[in-house]
Amino acid sequence: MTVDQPGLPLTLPLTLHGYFRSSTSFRVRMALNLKGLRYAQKTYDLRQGQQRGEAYLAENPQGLVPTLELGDGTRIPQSMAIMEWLEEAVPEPALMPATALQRARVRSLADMVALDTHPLNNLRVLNYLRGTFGADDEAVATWFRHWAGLAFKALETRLAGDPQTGRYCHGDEPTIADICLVAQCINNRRFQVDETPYPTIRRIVAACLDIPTIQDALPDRQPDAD
Ligand SMILES: N[C@@H](CCC(=O)N[C@@H](CS)C(=O)NCC(=O)O)C(=O)O
Repeated sequence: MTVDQPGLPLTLPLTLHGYFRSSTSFRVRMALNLKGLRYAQKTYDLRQGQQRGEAYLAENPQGLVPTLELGDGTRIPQSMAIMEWLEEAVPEPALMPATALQRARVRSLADMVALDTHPLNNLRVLNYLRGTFGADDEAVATWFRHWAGLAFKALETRLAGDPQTGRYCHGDEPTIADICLVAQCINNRRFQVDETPYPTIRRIVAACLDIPTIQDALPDRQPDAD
């Protein structure tokens, strides 16, 4: 597999092990695209449990996508760690703001999605609700909407009430906070989460979705989309 990075500080070929519908894979695709990096994709069908198959467990024993494989054999699991590494390896265009305090704000917004929301609504959690507690589709959707709604209510309050919010979550350049927000929002739409109460989030997500490189990272634009 050859993936060249002409003119970029990162010369290693990159392979993203992921899945089109995985919002954490979507985060990494957005970061890679915003940085102008090229990468190959290897897909694992989560609905078929391929993330727990031998081939993927050799990449990442946790059995969760994504994992970014570098051409020298290094593997980085965990979307936030991948994005932080990308930011350090390829600083421009920056996905984090200039000062330590601004970066803390961006990380704290991103963490509201990445640490406090996504893990509760992950496929394995929803499957556990179905398998162990007999939850039907409606009950699972109610669970999803509950946790997504709590997060979005607080995010809306923070974003709407802070002058540091600009066109995007922080100022007028997209950051890792926007990446997490967009991925969660697209996921929410699959569960019909009502977006009406979140006008600031809707505005920011619409602005992000105007960026062609973010559009290219959308789940339905991936080669494995069905
Ligand atoms: N904290 C991890 C979470 C990764 C994760 O949960 N990925 C989901 C897809 S979005 C997954 O692989 N789910 C498979 C499963 O639940 O079995 C990250 O940010 O990369």
